[in-house]
Amino acid sequence: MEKEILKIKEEILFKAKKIKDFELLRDLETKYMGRKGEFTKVLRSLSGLSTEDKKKIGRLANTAKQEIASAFTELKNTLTGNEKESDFVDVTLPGKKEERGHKHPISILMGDLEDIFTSMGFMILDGPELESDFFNFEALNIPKTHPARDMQDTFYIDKPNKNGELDLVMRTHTSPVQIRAMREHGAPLRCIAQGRVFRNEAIDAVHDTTFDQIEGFMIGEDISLCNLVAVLKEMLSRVFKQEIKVRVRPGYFPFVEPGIEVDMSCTICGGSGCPSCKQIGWLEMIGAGMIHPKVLKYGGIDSEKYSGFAFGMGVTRLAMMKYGIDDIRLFNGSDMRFLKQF
Ligand code: FA5
Repeated sequence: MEKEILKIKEEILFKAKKIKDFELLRDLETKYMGRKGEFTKVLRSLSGLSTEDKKKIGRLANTAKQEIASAFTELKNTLTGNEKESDFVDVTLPGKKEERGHKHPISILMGDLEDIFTSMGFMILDGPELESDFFNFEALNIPKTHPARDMQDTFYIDKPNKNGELDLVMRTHTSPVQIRAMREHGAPLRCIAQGRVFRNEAIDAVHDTTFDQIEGFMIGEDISLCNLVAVLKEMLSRVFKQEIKVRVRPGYFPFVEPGIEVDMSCTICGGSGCPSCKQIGWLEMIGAGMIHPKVLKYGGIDSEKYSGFAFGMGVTRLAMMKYGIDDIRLFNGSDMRFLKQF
């Protein structure tokens, strides 16, 4: 019986596929599958079987019947040029709403910063993330043997140059753009450069290995620390749309003299102390100072005539303070629940 069912199924499918005329196909269907059709007869004869055989062979017969039915539907559709139901497009249905992406919070903040600085006459520059040892360290007055190299441990690219030295690094800060800009544009100069920087760093709530910085520098005659503090205060009050408490303390960076660190009152805890500000109520936000004469020299600028300030701010930390985010890891974590809030 099983063989008979399979044989008749193959016979029907074989004949059906050869037919190129709709009416003939319908005739074939009636011949086999109609009330008195040959396949229907075989199905009817199952009633005489034992219960166990009925179960087993019945299942096979049903599958065969379904296969034949869908083959007939498909062939009929092909012959009449009808589309399959799944291909049918109902143009009257309302369209599917496409989910649109939006800018990352860091990009939003960077856009705001660009607006603020361009309104103060700063031009926007860019620099490579893969930097030479020369621009990242050497020209910023950090010679190879200088202990200041330890302040910014980085990722060296494992491809030695002709002298066997590893001279390509993932930039540890945006400061190399200072030298590139001085060499290209000379003085006077007023620029910002934003972008990603990389450090071999122990990660915690305020330290990441990949984060964003903005570099700002102004070179001209008679530029002083007063200009620097005024620009920074203006920038912070425009980012936060309110007066922001900052404190300035001495800081050491080999590429400035004197050097300062600018801390901001922690907006997460309001200054009372929390893990984001390491319980001190202040968060280190900006490194800055007057550009070292040696750096001006590396940039090809006459340090007798010109002076300048420079600062480097952690944009990721600024975003933490602006949006009240207590963990820096969220920015690079790709968690949609976080990102969709902006
Ligand atoms: C520098 O990177 C200097 N290039 C800044 C500078 C520029 C000084 C020009 C003088 C003149 P520092 O390592 O302190 O300095 O980093 C600057 C800012 O980047 C910090 O104040 C902080 O806001 C942010 N930052 C530093 N390390 C991290 C980190 N691991 N994760 C997130 N933000 C960081």
